[in-house]
Amino acid sequence: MALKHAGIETELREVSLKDKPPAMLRVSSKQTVPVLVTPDGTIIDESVDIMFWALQKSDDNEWLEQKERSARLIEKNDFEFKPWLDNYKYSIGHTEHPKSYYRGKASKFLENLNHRLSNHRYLIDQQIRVADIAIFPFVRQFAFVDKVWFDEAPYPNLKIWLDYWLKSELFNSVMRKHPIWQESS
Ligand SMILES: N[C@@H](CCC(=O)N[C@@H](CS)C(=O)NCC(=O)O)C(=O)O
Repeated sequence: MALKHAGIETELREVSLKDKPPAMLRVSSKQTVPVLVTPDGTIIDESVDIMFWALQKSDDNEWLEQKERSARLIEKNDFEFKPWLDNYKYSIGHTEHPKSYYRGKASKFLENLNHRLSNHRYLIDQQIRVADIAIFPFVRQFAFVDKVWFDEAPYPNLKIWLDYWLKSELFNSVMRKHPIWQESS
């Protein structure tokens, strides 16, 4: 979304994580997606760094304003919310705690987001900032684990915000399925 928003043309190579192509293994020791190879050959293998790189090139709508505040919230998302989300999402097979336990833990962050959104339209202030697009995909994941539960959860502002992103032209223009890239293609 950040690359598209910044108008940066990219060659997109869809990979199967079960069968990573040698071209990916050659450039990325970390072997996770996404990984971006910039025109000067720099490898960026953290999605948030790709976002910052793209927006530093072009940021007409000032998504990088309030950068420190965005970065702090993204950190909370990545290190506090995301682990609980993963447990909630993949709890089938976890016998340690019921699904509702992980959902309860993850919900603390959602309460924080919902509260923020009662003060302003977006997560940081009245404008879209990088935190909004960094965090939206994870809230989306959470919502769709159990959509019936989420639809009844007491997060009215968060639901409006999520719905805005789900319907956005930007999200829908990048969320397309692509065939797996082949070395020979
Ligand atoms: N913090 C990293 C996480 C990257 C990550 O873990 N990506 C997963 C897919 S969502 C992955 O590539 N896993 C490697 C694998 O499954 O082999 C980022 O945001 O770029």
